[in-house]
Amino acid sequence: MNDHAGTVAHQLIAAHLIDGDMVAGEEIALRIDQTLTQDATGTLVMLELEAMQLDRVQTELSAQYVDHNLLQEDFRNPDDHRFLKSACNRFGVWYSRAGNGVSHPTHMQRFGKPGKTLLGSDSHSCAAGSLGMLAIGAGGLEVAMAMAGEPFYLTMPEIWGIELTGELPDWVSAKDIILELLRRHGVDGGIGRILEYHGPGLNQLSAMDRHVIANMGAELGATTSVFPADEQVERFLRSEQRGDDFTPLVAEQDANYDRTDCIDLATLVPLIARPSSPGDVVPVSEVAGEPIQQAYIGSSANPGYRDFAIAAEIVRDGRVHDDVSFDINPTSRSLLETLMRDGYIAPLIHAGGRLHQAGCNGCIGMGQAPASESNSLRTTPRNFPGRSGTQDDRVWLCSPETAAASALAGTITDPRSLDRQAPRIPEPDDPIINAHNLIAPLPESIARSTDLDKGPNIQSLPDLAPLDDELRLPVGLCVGDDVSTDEIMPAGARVLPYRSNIPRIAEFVYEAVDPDYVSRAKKLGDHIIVGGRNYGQGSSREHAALAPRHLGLRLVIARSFARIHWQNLVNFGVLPLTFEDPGDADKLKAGDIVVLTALHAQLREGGPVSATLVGDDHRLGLRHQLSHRQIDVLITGGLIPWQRQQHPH
Ligand code: MIC
Repeated sequence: MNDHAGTVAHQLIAAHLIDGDMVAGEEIALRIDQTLTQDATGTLVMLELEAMQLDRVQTELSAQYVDHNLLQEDFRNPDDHRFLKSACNRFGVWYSRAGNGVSHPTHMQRFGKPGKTLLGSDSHSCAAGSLGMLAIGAGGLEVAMAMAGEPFYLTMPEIWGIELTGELPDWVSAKDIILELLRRHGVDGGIGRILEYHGPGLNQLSAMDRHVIANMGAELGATTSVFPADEQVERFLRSEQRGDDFTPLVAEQDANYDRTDCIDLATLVPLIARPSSPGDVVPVSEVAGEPIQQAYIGSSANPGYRDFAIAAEIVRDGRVHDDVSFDINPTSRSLLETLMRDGYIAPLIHAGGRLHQAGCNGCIGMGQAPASESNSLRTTPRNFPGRSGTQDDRVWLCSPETAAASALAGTITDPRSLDRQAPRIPEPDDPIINAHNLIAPLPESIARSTDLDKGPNIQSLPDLAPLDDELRLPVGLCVGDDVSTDEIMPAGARVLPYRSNIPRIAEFVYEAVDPDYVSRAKKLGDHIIVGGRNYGQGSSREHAALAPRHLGLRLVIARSFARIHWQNLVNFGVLPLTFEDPGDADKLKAGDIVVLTALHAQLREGGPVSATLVGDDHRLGLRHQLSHRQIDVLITGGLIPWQRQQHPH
């Protein structure tokens, strides 16, 4: 009997369990109903489907969004868009055209369904937990497997009940709730856990408010976040003219959680995450008065109608400060039309807002980079160093209320200090629904004869060698705690166009951390990276595993790993090990040689893995948390060769 039986998360997992026991820490296999891919990760997914010789996706629904690589400086990004469209035609996938909208809210509006599982090649896919779905971010290869009808393997998480009580005060909104959790628990507080929200405070949170909270569960490192499918979800689906897709899903009366936390919403104040970690959260009032150069509205972390409408109300009849760039990033074309209809775009523009196309845009450094060493206030989910496209950036994360109030003042401003009544704006009951830019899959008979349209920048996946039984490897790089995938494999307008070209994108690995890493790795060949706690936090980009693997990375030894990156390393044949004694991390330096013998047997035995440091008597005690399946995957050289071995043609 599980402690958490009866929770929403338990019910969702139980209904999709193909293999394994629902015991925290054990590997389970789940059936995936829906998949989501976006362009920056989707090109590899489609190449992987090609490598797997897939005929047609086996999911109930798969959708591909073009929302990240929207700047078209040359042929590369538009070639990727065209390739993706051809791949959607070929494999039977919905295609959301460039500029149609950010994947997560768009998926929620058009396709999200309570009770279903969703696997997405974007770490913020967990946002769909707002609808009572089990929605998980994963590396592209995992998503490709799910599209092919394979189960998704996952370490069974603990279920963490977060009870919400009380009423949100004026000027405090959903973003402040998730920032409060990040303040309490930090960027690794959610690792190995599903956050399930419950309690009377839920009633006042619309489905889109819940999206804000579920989305940034990724910043806590959580496996996912789950909300019940209740009246708010029903109201949302009805407003999207999809009332028939509603099925209630709530926790049973006597449901227990593995651990609990409680937030009295009435006690919250406007919060802000300081540069450059989503976990470094303080009250806005503590940092008020700092001059800013940018205020940024939009992204999957604040995608709702009310997020833009509130900002419009705040700046209405006002004027953005002379030193501030006020960047408005609508989440979707439908939202933009609805905001225009209801008169909320004009005040934003009139006050000085710069209106950009619907998409992820500056959130991932695709334009809108801030000026050097200046403060940028954003409603986006992440502020890892350099992610904005500016090396010495100072990005802060906050609510639209705080961003808009600060845009007027030119300094960080607590919205409660505005001399006016707080606007309260609900999500609309009748949003404009524009499905013109969502292209349905072709019938199978036509799809089969469709060719993939690959431009010259699109390269097939490199072949990867199996993992040897004996390794003698030099340490190529040592890094500290909380290294994000933005630091391992930078994004931004310069690098993103190479997402479908692994040899080329590999030239940028660890660029800002150690500009010599790439040339050193090339000289060393096979090598090790040593990391600290929460290694690889942040995005799902498998390029952060595959590109260093292409440069010869075979082993990462860290104090601990972020979930998705850990899985991505395994999928591309890089062995992730942790230190038995975390202090050992400080003993290793670049150039040291580490030897592992009888490695396959050591891994299979499941106990400590022993290694030696050449020229030193010190025995390194290492550990792994790999399942037998993952060990086989690693030994075979990664998930693609393993899959081929399982299903020989
Ligand atoms: C992000 O927010 O970091 C991204 C860009 O959406 C990534 C995906 C990517 O790197 O393409 C994510 O969150 O997984």
